[in-house]
Amino acid sequence: MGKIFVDACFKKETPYTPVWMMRQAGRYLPEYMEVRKKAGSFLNLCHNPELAAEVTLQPVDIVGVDAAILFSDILVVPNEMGMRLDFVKGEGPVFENPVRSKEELDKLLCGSDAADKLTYVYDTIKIIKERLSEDKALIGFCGAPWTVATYMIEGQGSKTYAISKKMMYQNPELLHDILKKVKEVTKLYLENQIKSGVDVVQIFDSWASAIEPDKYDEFSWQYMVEIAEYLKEKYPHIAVILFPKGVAGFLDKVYGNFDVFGVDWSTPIELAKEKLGDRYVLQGNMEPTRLYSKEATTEAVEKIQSIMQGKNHIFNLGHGILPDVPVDNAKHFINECKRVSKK
Ligand code: 1CP
Repeated sequence: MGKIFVDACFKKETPYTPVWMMRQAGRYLPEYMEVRKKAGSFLNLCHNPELAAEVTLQPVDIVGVDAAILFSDILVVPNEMGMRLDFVKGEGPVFENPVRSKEELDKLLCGSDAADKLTYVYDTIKIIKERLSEDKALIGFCGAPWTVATYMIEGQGSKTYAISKKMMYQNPELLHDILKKVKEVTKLYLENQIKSGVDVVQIFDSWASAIEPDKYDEFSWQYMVEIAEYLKEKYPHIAVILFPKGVAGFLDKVYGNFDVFGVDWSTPIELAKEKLGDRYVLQGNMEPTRLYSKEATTEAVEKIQSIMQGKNHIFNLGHGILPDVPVDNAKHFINECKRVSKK
């Protein structure tokens, strides 16, 4: 039996439309919270291949998704480039010394010097592959250079991205230097994930909507496409998913050699279908807070199915699941996706 998730990425016939959820390995699961407590801190959990593999596999067993997503974080990349990282309770990720000058950037490791330090991620993948059922896929991932760079420049999560965007307009050369350096590490990081055993990779551009549509290609999309094209050339059998959040205004300009376009919840899936449905498999895009209501979930799943019927599609949320969603509602979403799309 093949992996239906991978088949769907490559536009092959599948018995139903496969489904997984962004942030599925995480805080809404009591089983995750138990392992998280054992690990001590979030970064300890990322650094412990045995425990990271365990939480990666939990949603496959508990909610019945068709693919597992590696448990890690997009920020382990700048961390291993040499930036000290803490996850502060209630505040999220914090970098002690943000990068705001060429001198600060030059101090960071580049290329394989950084990518080869992420051994705990590669070891996690190897353990998962030994335990994951043959018919399920493993998704590796990274952040888009732009999204990762916003944390490196701001030093933490941001609502306005003011420092990164000031750099975009006042000193675009420096921002490009940062993006290029992150891109070079990221390419090799995903290549190492592939060599360790992932079946699919997804690039998360969670903060894509912070960039105006006219500037999106220059400061983000071209870097994602370059990473995708590097991988597709060397590993054509590995599916590549790009997920830029909130870019309805950019759909006309989408280009590049990749397999799946992740549609976020703020972009109407009928619009994505019209603009991109002939060229790419579409993934998405239920509004994640619908998970608080089973009725609202069923309504959205049926609507998405009716729009995407006859097109290449993968069910997913239009962004990450929130920590207080009842597990039973998450199961309901997965079951409904399978029910409505059974052939
Ligand atoms: O204590 C905890 O458990 C911390 C919460 C948490 C978790 C569960 C963080 C901190 N990261 C993660 C895991 C994670 N992060 C995964 C694997 C789990 C899965 O998807 O099943 C993935 C794919 C990510 C990727 C990630 N990290 C993104 C891109 C995806 C997205 O949802 O947009 C981003 C933006 C981050 C940064 C990050 N890491 C953690 C937090 C709280 C944040 C966001 C902070 C902010 O809003 O700025």
